[in-house]
Amino acid sequence: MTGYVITYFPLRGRAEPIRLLLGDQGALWTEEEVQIPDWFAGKCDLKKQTAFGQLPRFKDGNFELYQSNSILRYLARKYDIAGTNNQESALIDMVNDGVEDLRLKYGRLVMFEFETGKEKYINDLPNHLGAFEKILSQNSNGTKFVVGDKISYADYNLLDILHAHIHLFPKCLSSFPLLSAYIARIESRPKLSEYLKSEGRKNRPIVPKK
Ligand code: GTS
Repeated sequence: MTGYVITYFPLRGRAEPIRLLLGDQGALWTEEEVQIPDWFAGKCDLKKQTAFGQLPRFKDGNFELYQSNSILRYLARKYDIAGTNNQESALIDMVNDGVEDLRLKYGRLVMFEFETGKEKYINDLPNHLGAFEKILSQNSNGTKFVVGDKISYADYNLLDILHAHIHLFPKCLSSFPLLSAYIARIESRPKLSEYLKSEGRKNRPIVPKK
């Protein structure tokens, strides 16, 4: 069997950085949607077949992979966007781990403690976003990618978590000019911009609707 398949809930969620990467690299993929109520009602045999009882699942032909960050790194190596030397790869991994830390906090907020935790989250957010602004500034004064001279898998993950935050807090980047320009620059890449305008992308909520 050939072709990529993403199996996930009808959400952007943890599958979206993978979609951004594939879209920007000009790859085609098929979506296999699992309905959230079916999954939690135990109606999906798939849960038992997954490596950790969770989605997303990614298939490349007969090769099956779980863990969204491992999927990103698998594709990054395949498309040669995992760094051009060991130190660059390490920095890309570092940024991606930073995105993962923020994604975990974001997930906790939106899924479990929005009402009670929103204020503290907004107060802390500049510290998290400031870290990415600083890292960006250290690479070509923030005029290129988060690391190196070409896009890497961490750029897709960073773009996605920034999108998620802007959706929740539209002004959160107002004091981060480099990140703001970075988003516009990455979004304007022709293939990525095509994907961002696609119906599939527009119709997918970022997180489950309550
Ligand atoms: N570390 C995993 C990854 O990065 O892929 C986490 C995967 C995960 O938590 N998946 C959730 C899931 O399958 C959905 S989401 O958090 O990505 O929205 N939840 C259902 C379940 O039964 O745990």
